[in-house]
Amino acid sequence: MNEKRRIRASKRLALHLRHDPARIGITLDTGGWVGIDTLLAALAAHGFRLSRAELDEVVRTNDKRRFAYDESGTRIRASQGHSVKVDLALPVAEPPAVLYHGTVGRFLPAILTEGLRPMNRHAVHLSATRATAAKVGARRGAPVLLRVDAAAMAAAGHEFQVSANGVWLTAAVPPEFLQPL
Ligand code: HQG
Repeated sequence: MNEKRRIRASKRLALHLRHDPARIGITLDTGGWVGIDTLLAALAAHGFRLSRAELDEVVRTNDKRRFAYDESGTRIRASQGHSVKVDLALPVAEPPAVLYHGTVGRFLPAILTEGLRPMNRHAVHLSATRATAAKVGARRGAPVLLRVDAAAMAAAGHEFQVSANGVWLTAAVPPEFLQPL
């Protein structure tokens, strides 16, 4: 499978496993899972033929490990980033003292006034490293980084979860815990 096809497959999977399962006539269970056979049949029925071996390759080689199989290897889900209602049932985790968020300058005034909000997703996405946050921000333009005082947030009772692919999730970040870098 070449890089171009892998990326195309990853984008299709992200679309249906995070945002729009109905478009190919599948439903996700409460945990966000769908049967692998069901998914592949639905993709094929909607013009995207992907073999199980190719799916394995996409899951295994994905740069951000966006998708995960369940323990039995019969179901798949997106590890984070959903806009459809799912409960990933991730345990509450102790965050590192500092986390980072990458955004762009045009959002800064609102963010510094009202804090980080999940917008269309379930949770605010935070990164453990500046490099990752810079990549997240760069999707929208020249990246601007914010430092999140996760230790102070945790002390104040805010809960964090970490996804299977290492993205830190929290419901919202009030502005007092943010510092532009
Ligand atoms: C901004 C990608 C105005 C926020 C990435 C961001 C990540 C506000 C945008 C994952 C705001 C939301 C998530 C406020 C937040 N006012 N703007 N109060 N609060 N924002 O895409 O964090 O490649 O939902 O800064 O790598 O950019 O898809 O979140 O710019 O891990 O796997 O509103 O998506 O992963 O955008 O990215 P998003 P995000 P994948």
